Formats: sequence, C-alpha cells, structure tokens
Amino acid sequence: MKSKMFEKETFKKEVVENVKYLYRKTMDEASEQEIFQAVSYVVKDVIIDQWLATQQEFDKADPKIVYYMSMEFLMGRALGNNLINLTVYNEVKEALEEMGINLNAIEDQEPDPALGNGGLGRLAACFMESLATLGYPAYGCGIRYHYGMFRQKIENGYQVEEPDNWLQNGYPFELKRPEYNFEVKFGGYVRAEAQPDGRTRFVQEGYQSVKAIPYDMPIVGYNNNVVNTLMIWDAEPMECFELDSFDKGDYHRAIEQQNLAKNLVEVLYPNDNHIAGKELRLKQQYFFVSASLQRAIARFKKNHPDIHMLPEKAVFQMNDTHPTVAVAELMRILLDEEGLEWDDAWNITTKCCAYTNHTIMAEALEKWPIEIFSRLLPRIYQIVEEINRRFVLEIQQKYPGDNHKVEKMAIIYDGQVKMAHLAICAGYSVNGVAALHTEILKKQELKDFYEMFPEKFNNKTNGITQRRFLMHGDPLLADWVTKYVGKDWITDLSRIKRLEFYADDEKVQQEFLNIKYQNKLRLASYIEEHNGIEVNPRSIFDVQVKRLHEYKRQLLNILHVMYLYNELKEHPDMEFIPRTFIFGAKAAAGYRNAKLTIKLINSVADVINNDKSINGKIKVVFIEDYKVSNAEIIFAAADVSEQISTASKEASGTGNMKFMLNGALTIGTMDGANVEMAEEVGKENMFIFGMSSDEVIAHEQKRDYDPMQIFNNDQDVRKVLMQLINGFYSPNDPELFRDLYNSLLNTQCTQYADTYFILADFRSYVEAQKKINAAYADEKEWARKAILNIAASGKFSSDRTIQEYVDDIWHLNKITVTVDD
Ligand code: DL6
Repeated sequence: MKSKMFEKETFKKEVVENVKYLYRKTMDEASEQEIFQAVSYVVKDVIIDQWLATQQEFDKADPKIVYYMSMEFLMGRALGNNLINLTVYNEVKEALEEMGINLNAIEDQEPDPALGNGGLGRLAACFMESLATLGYPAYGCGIRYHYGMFRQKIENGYQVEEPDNWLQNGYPFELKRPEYNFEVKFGGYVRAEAQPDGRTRFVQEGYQSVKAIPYDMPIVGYNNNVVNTLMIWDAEPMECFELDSFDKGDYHRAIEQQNLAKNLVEVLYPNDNHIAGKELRLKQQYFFVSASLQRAIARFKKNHPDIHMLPEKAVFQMNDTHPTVAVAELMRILLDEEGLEWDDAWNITTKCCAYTNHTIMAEALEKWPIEIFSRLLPRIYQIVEEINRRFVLEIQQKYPGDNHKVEKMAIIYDGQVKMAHLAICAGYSVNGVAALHTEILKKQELKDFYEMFPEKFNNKTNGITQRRFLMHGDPLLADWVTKYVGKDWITDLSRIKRLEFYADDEKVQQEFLNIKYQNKLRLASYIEEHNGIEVNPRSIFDVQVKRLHEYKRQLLNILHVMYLYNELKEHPDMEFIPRTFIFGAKAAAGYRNAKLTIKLINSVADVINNDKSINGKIKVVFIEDYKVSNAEIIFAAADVSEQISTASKEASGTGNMKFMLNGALTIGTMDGANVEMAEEVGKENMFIFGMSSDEVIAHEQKRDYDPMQIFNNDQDVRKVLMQLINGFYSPNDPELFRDLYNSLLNTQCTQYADTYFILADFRSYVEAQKKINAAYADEKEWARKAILNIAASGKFSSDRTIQEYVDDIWHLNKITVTVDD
C-alpha cells in the first residue's frame, strides 16, 4: 500500500483517472467536492488491501472479537485521519500541492459523519480508532442514520436546526454489504408450540419486519496495516412494493413495511443525557442490536459448530443502556434458534455481555413502559419477564423479607422495563467512565447492585485519540512535541511526559507560545469567516465547547461574563487582560432552557461586542454548528478550557482531555475526569473551584440549599440576575430571559431552584477567573504550566483506556497484519 501511495506520480495519475471516470471531467473542470471524492477513492483503494488482509487474518487466527455496540458513533471526517494513519498525510498534501490543490480545502469538502450527539458517540469513535491502532479485533455496531446530528444555524441569536444530509453526495468511505442482510421482526404475537420432545418452541407471528443491510466503514489503525470495521445498519423493506399487492389484499402491509424501513433509520435522536422515550427509538435499538448479533453469530458459526464456545470468541460491549436489549436478543437466538435450555443460554449470555454506564443523570436512565415494550417486542418481552422473575427470586434469597430491595432493583417494576437493571443483572462487567463517576455509581446510584455484585464493578477512565486531536488537529504542536520527545507518543502517549523536562526552558516556552499564537490566528480567521466577528488573537481565548446542558453550566460562564462587563464599566482602569469568550454548543431541539441560554449568550455578545467604551477588552463569540471538524481547530487555539459542570454530574468529560493535550489550562470543578487530570498535573497547574461532589450530594440529600440567600447577600450576583429580567440584554423584550432567572431562584418554576448550584459556585468561579487573569500576565509562567499540562496528558489516551478494557474485561489478543506490495 505504502509504496503505491508514496509513489506520488501514481497517486496523482489515479486522482486524475478517478475524476475522469467518476465525473467525465478534467481536473480543471472538477469541483472541490468532486476532487474530494476522487482523492478519497484512491485512498479507499489502498485501504481495501489492508482491510482484506485484516479479514484474512481474522479468518486465519480466529481471534476473540469485541463487538462495540453503540447507538452513536460520532466519527468526524475520515479522509485526513485515514491519511495520517496510513502515514502518508504529508506526501499526499505535497502531491496535491503540485497539482495546485490544497488538501485542507479538499478535507473541508467531506461531511462530518455526525452519527452521535456528543461525548458518548465521540468516545465510541476514539475507541474504534484505538482498537485498530493497538491491533485488536473489533467491530463497531451502529446505525446508518440518513440524517445525523442536525446542523445548527444561529438566526437572530436563536438556534435553528437544519437537517444534516450527510449522504447527499455519496460517502466514499463506506461499503454496502447487501449479502449480509438479516431480517428483524417487530410486533405481532408469540405462539407457543409444543414439540415432540416435550419442550415448547416460541414462534413470533403476525409481525412486521425489515431487512437490515450493513454498510461497512474502514477503521484504519496507525501504521500497522490493521483495518477494522464499523458496521452501520440501514433498513430496507423485506418485500418490494408490488402492484399485485392490491389483489392479495396486502397493500397496507406492503406500505407499512416500506414506511417502517424508511422511518427506522431516518434520523438520530438529538438528545444528549436525556431520553425522549419514543417508540421509534426502541425500534432503532432493537433493529441494530438484532442485526448485529445475528451477523456476529453467523460469523461465529462459520468456524465453530459448538455455540457454547461463543464467550471464547465474542464479547458484546453495551455502550450505555441503549443497546441493552442485546441481552434478551442473545437469549432469544440461543433459545429459539439454537434450541438451548434456559440455563445454558443464560450462562453463555452472561459471559458475553458487558455494560458501560455513562451518566448518573436521572433523565438519561432508560425505562420503557411495558405497554410499548411488549407490543413492539413480544418475544423479547417474554424473555425479559423471565429474566426478571429469576432475578427477583435471587434478590429475595439474598435479602429475605426486604421488599424494598426488590422495588429498587427489579428489571420490571411499576409498569416499566428498566434497561440499566437488565444490563447489570446480565452483564459480567459494569464500568463507569472516570474514577469519581464509578465511585458515585457504587456509593449512590447503583449502590444496591454494587452490594449484590461487587465483582462486576470496575472503572475505565475515558480517553481520546492523540492521532486525531493532536496530529491532525494541531500539526504544529505535534511536530514540536516530536522534536522534544521523539515520535513514540503517537502510539504511546505516556512518552509525552518527557516534555516536562523542558517546561522551564525559556526557548521552549517561547516556541510553545508562538505555536499557540499561530493556532489562535487560524481560529480567528475561522471566526471572522463564519461569524463575521473580529477577535484579537493576543487576547486570552477562553473556550467552552460541548453540548448545551444545564448541568454543564454554560449559564455560569455567561453570568460571569456579564459580571465582568459590569466590573469593567464601573472600573474602566482595572487591570484586565483582553479576553475572548468562545462558546460552541448544540441544544436538543426541545430543550427550552438550553436554547434560551444560547440566545442569552448571543444577546450578551451583541451588547458587549458593540460597546466601543470597553475597547474590545471582552469579546463573546458563539461558534455556529460546533462539530468534530471545527472542534479540532478550536482545541488547538484555546488558552483556557472551561470544564465547569456541577460536581458529580459530568461522568467523565473528554473535551477536558483534548484541551489539555493541546496546552490549554483548565478552569474546572472537581468533577469527572477533571479529578484525575488534577492528579496527573497537580492542582497548582489548573484553576479549580466550586463545591466538591460530596458537598453537592449532601445538599441534594438534605435539600437545604437556598440560592435566594446568595441573591439577597451578594450585590454582584443580584445585579447580574436582575439584568436577566430588566431588558438590559433584551430591550425589546425584557421578559425574554425570565425562565433562566426563574430556574435560578424560583422554586415554583423548577422542582428546586438552581438545581445545578450555579449561584453557590459563582463567587469561587469569579475568584478562579481572577487567578487566570493574573497568571496570564506572566506569559512564561503560563507557558510553563501549559507545557506541564501537555506533558501530563499521557494517561488520557484512548489507547490506555482500550488496553484496560482488554486486560480487565474483553481479554483479546492482538493480530498482526502484513500486506504484500
Ligand atoms: O463517557 C463518554 C461521555 C462522558 O465523557 C460524559 O461525561 C457523559 O456525559 C457522556 N454521557 C452520555 C450519556 N448519554 N446518554 N444517554 O452521553 O458520556
């Protein structure tokens, strides 16, 4: 492969040929989109050889495979990363330059495959990349949503959602595999059929079904010839719409089946950390889980006559509760299709399934009304009922007479099917995603389960791939790191630690600052182009980019900006380093307070950015359509990383790690993985503030928090909150932000006022921000701290995380792939 790619002339020729064959055009006539397609097909051609070789190795070595089951894979663009992992990025860039083509412009033509909402989906993407790079056999299993995460437009300060038609030009990095189609059945009823041997067979009848068709996407490992597969499922109707259906009276059925297939994979639900509870969502879950398990088992059975060996060859990692129906579907296959007895089937299932919890937010815990669940998945519901019956007996045996335990732990209770309970009951491993999160699960949220199954619980702190978030996103810094610590960090991020020897070196500090400045210029021109706002690259770039959620507290950030503006107006000569507050966030379409927070940020931006009297000392920018591709540019340019969730609420966070790797200093609470970042780099190199998770939890339990007291006693807080309702930022509609004001103070509007302790943490946030101001004044010291942060980021590679999953949960062996030139 390499030789093929490295031969610049061959590569160039192939690009020209592709443009000719795909579009009947010459290079001069081709659009940038067409050139992107042509280049991608050359790259895909190269990948295919490695992909085939990897599959052959799978067949030969017969390794155990992890199936990473996830409703979301937030992949981001593939072209650049594929080139990096094939180690030909610079060569291709050069070759294209010789043809008068700019690789970055070509990369910009690729849609971001945004088949995910936020952290959970992006983590799945990082994991896939690390698995391939480490050489572990893996399949990602997901859904080929026709519309991914919506495109965000900001109109008059408001978020407007537009459909993300990522497939409109055809996506070169996917391969349709119609030969691996499977039927997935919904609805109908279950008929019990007595068998001659005295057993009962359960047959689903009167159902509707769809044909699941996989599309495979290559996941290229770094410089190792390994190409794993992300299989994402599309749906087609089982039978074509036939004209003679009229005669058969099947017209309605044909239409229904067609609609079912069309609707099933149409769109990703845009909720992060919040479950909408829609019937279609459950259909999506069962659809991809059933298809993936059927394919996994078909693959297994090709080489293994004895289904009992399945746990030696396959593990199904359930990414949150969304794919948890896998437990019952696997049981169904083993019972109904393989003819096993219950105990036998259960024994296999519980050795194959493992579960990752990603949140403690109550609204994100999936519960399905029995009515929907049993109507949609009648056989699966029967199986869940039986799992529950046996589980309840087990609980009663362990805690005789303690009915409360059954209430709290049963899988089916109160008219609902509780997916997390099913996952924990059946999974042999239950993991949280950062140390603090796992402890909270054990001590609070899943306490009863931990007491019953302590051996199942473990922690796997999240990570990110340095290939995308440093090599690709921040090439200047990547080369600089390599200059000082060598190239090993690319596949072993712990090596980056050696950078700490240079932290005090003034020349190295200056180099770092220069690179940061270059990256800030790059972001400044992105902002100018996309937002029409001019920002000062010498100002502090203070960034909060992540999903908009009340617990992530973008509101705290913007309230602080409002406070700072008041200060600056009152004390125009105060010492102040110009600051650009940069936000990027999508809000779920139906999440009112989140959307109102976006409007508030934009309204504050309008007032402050246009106030000449402050001489541009504060600028506020809301970057439209925050997504993986612009994220890379943003992380590289950040000075300050805002990780300010209410302690205990952010399970881990992964943006925090991306900023750290790119040399931003964190202002944050002791929440999620921030805690471990502080352990690695030292609190003195971060700006920690706010209540601890224990304090938050204690207030929540005692219900003794009263934000009104703060409002009454702190004049600055009062002033800022009054500006929410006196038209200061919304002169035409003074009531516009009333709901945000109420969310902080009015117990009649929300269950508890200020659920996320914004006012409680406000003062300490202000103090931490002041420290940032002072620290930035000493640029050498700032650079020293930033370098120490980069040096301490080694733990947060997803390679480390994946190795821990392999060692403790999956027990996989590496494969080695060679490709003939
Ligand atoms: O584990 C990945 C990511 C964490 O880093 C975030 O802290 C957490 O909020 C997120 N959880 C979810 C839960 N989604 N649902 N439903 O996205 O997971």
